[in-house]
This record gives sequence, C-alpha cells and structure tokens, in this order.
Amino acid sequence: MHLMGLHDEVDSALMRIRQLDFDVDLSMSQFEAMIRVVGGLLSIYELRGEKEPEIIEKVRDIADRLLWAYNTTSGVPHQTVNLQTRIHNNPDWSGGLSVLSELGTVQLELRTLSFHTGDPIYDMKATHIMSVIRKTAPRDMLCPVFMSAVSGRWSNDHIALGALGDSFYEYLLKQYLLTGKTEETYRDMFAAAMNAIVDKLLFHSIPSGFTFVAEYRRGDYYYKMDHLACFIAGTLAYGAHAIDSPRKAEVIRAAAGITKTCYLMYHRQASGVSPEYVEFPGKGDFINGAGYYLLRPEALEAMFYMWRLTGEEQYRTMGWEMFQAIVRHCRVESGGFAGLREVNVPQPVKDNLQQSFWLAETLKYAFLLFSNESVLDLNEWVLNTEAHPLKIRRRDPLDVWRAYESKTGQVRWRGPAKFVEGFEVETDLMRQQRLAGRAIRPPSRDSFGSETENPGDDESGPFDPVTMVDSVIPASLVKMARSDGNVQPLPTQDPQWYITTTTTRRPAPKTPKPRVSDADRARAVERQRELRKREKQR
Ligand code: DMJ
Repeated sequence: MHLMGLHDEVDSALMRIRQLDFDVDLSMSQFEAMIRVVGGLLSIYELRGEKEPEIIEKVRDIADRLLWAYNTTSGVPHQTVNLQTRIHNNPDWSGGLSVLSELGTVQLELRTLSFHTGDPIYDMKATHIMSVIRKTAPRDMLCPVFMSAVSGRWSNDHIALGALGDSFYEYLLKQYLLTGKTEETYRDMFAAAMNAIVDKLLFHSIPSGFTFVAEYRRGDYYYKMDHLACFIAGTLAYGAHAIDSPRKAEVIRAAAGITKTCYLMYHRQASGVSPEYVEFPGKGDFINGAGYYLLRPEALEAMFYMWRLTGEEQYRTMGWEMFQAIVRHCRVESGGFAGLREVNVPQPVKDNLQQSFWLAETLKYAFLLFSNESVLDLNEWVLNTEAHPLKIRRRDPLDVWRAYESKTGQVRWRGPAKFVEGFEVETDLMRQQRLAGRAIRPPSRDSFGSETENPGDDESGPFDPVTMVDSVIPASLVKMARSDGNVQPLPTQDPQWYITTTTTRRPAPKTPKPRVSDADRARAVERQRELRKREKQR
C-alpha cells in the first residue's frame, strides 16, 4: 500500500496494528511470523521514514516471544513457539528436526531489528545460526534440508531449492546485500551455492529442452520442480550480477531458462495458472505433480528480477499473461482472492483461503513488474523473502554494540575489537554457574549483557555453557578459556570487545538433568496460566 501511495490505508492499518496483543496462548511458526510480521512491520517503519517508535515496540514485543524458540542446545531455532507459554518444539512431521529454509531465513529481519533497537541480541541470534551452518556446510553450500537443533548437525542428504530449502539460498545473497556488500563471507557462501546449483542441479528436459532445477535425495536426483523453486531464477540472475561473478553470463542464461519454464508451468494449463509442482520423469518434459495453486508469488518474482536486470519486454509479456489468468480464476466475487484446487481444468474450483503472501508478494511483484524503477530502487532496498523492502546499510558488525552502549551506558566503546580464534569464551556468570555445576537457565530479556548467547534448552537437558560461535561480546564480561578447559586470564591488554571465530564444544556434563515428565510440564503450564488469570482479575 505504501509503494502504491495508499497512505490513508496504511494509516488505518497501523491503527489496528497498534492495538494488536501478542500475549496470546497461541503456537505459531517462528519463521512465518518473522518474515511476515516482524519483516512487514520493520519494512513499513523504514519506508515511512523511521519516525514511529511504537512500531518498533510492537516488533520487539513479538520478536522477543519468537526468540524463545532459539533457546535450544545449538542455538538453531525450533519451528514452533507459543507466544505466551514459551513452549517451543519441532513437530513430528519433520522428525523433530529444524528446517533449513526456516533457520536460514530470519537474518535480515533480526539484524534490522538490532539496528533499530540498538540491542545486539537479535543480531547475535541470527548470525550465530549462520556460524553453525558454516561450520558443517558442505563446500558447495548445497545443504540438507533438516538440521538437529540439539547437535546443530544435518540429518539427511535431501537438497531442495523448493519447499524446505528455498529461502536459505535467497538469504545467503540478501545478507550480503543488506549490509551494503560489506560481509564477504556471505558473498562467498552465495557464490559457492550459485555455482553448485548451475553445475549440479540444473537440467534440460528431453525433447523440448525446458530448463529446470532438480532435487537430490537418498543418493539420487529427483526430477521435480516446485513452484516455490521458481524464485531461484531471480536470485541467480540478480546474485550473479550483484557479486559480479566471472560466470555471470552463464548464470543469467540459466536463470532465463528457468524463468521460461516457470512461465510454461502456467501457460500449459487449461486455466493458465501453475500447479504447486511439476515432475520431469526421466528428465522428460514436465507433467503436473500436485495440481493446486495457493496464490504463490515465485514465478512473478522471477519475472520481476529478470525484467529489472535485462529490460527485455518478454518478461512483462509473460508476467501479464500469468497475472491475468490468476485474477480471472482466483478473484472472489464478494471480495478478496482464493487459491485453486486443480489448475488443469478450464473452470477451476477455488479453495477457501487468501494467503497473506498474496498481498505482500504476488501482487507486489506484479505491481513492480509494471512500475517505474524509482518506485523501489534495488540499490537502496532489499526485499525480504516475503517481499517486504528493508533498507540497505553499510554496516560494521560492531555498530549494534556501539549503539547499545550509547543508549544504555552499560558498556563503553573505546578501542578496536580483538579477534579471537581457537578459544572458548565464557562470561563471569557462565563460569560461576559452570563451576557450581548448574545448567544455565534461558535468560530473561532483563539479563541481557550477562547471558545472551546460546541459552540452554530447558526441554532437552543441560547445555554447554562455554560454546559461543562467531559472536561479539564486550570484554568486560569475558573470561577466556582454552579448549583444554583451563580458564586463562585475558590474553591481551584490555581489548574492549571480543569476536570469536571458532569454538570447541565442551562435552556435556555426564549427569543428566532430571527429566520433567509431560504431565508435570502440563501441570506447571496450567499453574502458570491460573496465576496469570488471577493476576489479571486482580
Ligand atoms: C512465502 O511465504 C515466502 O516467499 C517464503 O520464503 C516461501 N514461500 C512463500 C510463498 O509461496
């Protein structure tokens, strides 16, 4: 609405947002809430000139609740979190594991939130996940789609650019772009993934030569492409250009091929709307997999990036045909839009749901495809995975600390940071608790500055209090410990900050924490609820 100049509508939406109460007994996906709610609110805050602190307070309220899901042994977040009870977990369908596209797609939002609040906790949580990934990722950066939140290790060989994997690859590039191309580690990770996608996952169907990206699992290729995977065309083309890859021409050619196939996924259906996924049996031309359409944006997203990059009219022509088909079949007479149950029929039946990404993404990409570039300058803005624009800022990773210091006066910025490799780091409080043989409880927000990184997982037993990966912490809070466990004094004269770049995991204590039974936990939650109710009544 803001990009379209509908400012009165934005005003009234913000009025409602101010009234939202996030203190509800409701479990939700921390990732979906992060990219939609946190991302959306940060975006409108920035687009309107960063003058409404109450929006940031709202974001902070929900983000702090979502961060409970990050209280795991590895620091890799669980999928689901309850906004009130703090209970967080990974559901059964994923075998109790965390999902790559979720844990790798919160960094733009959390780092932007740190910038605006001056509180580094969000940034640290986000970059910590990237460190866990980097430590165990294959050299080509094609990472399996599931990771254990306990060990921080991958759990199978399934590689996908569609469901479960997609936006992880998008955020490798966009993390590099968001900080004004200052963090080369993300450029390198993206470049590795980009090259591997083109070298290992890209195919051309027989006989028609449709370009597509396959999945890989159980030691073999699976020739299937999700509608979700169409985003990779835009990401590859935009990325090759942004990092000025020596393989730029080749990558843009591959991206153009994928974009064309995504168009054909629409064009070849009786309704003109794409199915959820297609299969290329034996690398043959595609046939429909699941035939439903959820109002997804990725094909129009590809058209948008290809148009911006090449200026070739064909992308507007294809996009217009797709957009018209969607509007023709998905518009609901009484208002709004809905998905379709089966697309390969002339008159598809609607489902009963308007996904929020229809407004945030699909319509936005369609609008931007036909707008002047000045409506959204990609030199100034990066679109998060839900297409909410976030402002590009050249950033020193220490800026969040400086801002925190100047705001609270709690720590003083005087000198350069000390980069520490091969050390474990622990704060005084961590040390005291370790020596006393006590597991550290997850910190409350108030305890920031003493215990922020890698809080223990209250559900999966004791955690290693001295593991801290690629973090920035003020020297005043640090004791150094070598990996043999002997605590050493600070090794140099009075550095103000420590940045750890590696860590050695200390074996978890032998004596397991007494397990709390499900019944006990349920009783405790019930008790809490009762107390809160009484509190409210009072
Ligand atoms: C959106 O929520 C985001 O683009 C996400 O990254 C994956 N897919 C949906 C829309 O299809």
